[in-house]
Amino acid sequence: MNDLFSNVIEICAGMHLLPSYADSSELQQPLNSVLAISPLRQMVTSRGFSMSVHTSNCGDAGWVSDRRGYRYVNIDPLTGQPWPAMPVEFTELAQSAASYAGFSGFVPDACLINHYQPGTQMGAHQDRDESDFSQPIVSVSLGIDARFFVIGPERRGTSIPVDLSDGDVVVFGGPARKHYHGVRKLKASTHPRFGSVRWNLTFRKAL
Ligand code: MD6
Ligand code: FE
Repeated sequence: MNDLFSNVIEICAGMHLLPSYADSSELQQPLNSVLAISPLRQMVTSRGFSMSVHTSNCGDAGWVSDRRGYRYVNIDPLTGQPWPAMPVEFTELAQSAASYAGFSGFVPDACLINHYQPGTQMGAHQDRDESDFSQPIVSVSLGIDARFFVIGPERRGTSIPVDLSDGDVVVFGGPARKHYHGVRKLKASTHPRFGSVRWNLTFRKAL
């Protein structure tokens, strides 16, 4: 986090990019601590397909997908234990980015951790499993670059491309809260600390 930060790009109404807002070197250790408790895994969609992205969670609630569909649960189905606590570095980053983008009082209770290898992608989707759509989602990108895209309230239509690099934060709320969005197939590259992978942390008020 940078106290002198003063750069914000409006992607569309309700969606703001804060370039290089996060210092990813401060997030790597907390991320590893979370994954030591709840390791990465490949979830399955309700149709039985494995997601190419590997995931985990921290916080009071974690997002899961299985043959029964998508939902938030308090217990990690892989370990049978509660999800690891949200590291204070994560909470502070999400809160300050949200308030910077106009959402003061954001208190995330869930952080979905997505791990992408080159060649993986995330199809267009809405995030609509949370209970309160007045609360934004804060997305933090770590590691190699990706092309994120935003469509709008319908799945079909022209997309806005947004290139995301290590440390970039997107705050997604208000009129954009339920916009369709996704990630294009990741191109191979290398980041000095994270290697040939991308991480995306999305902070939510799920419960
Ligand atoms: C990603 N992000 O950047 C995927 N969802 O890897 C998301 O799906 C997302 O960035 C909700 C809000 C912000 C996001
Ligand atoms: Fe999403």
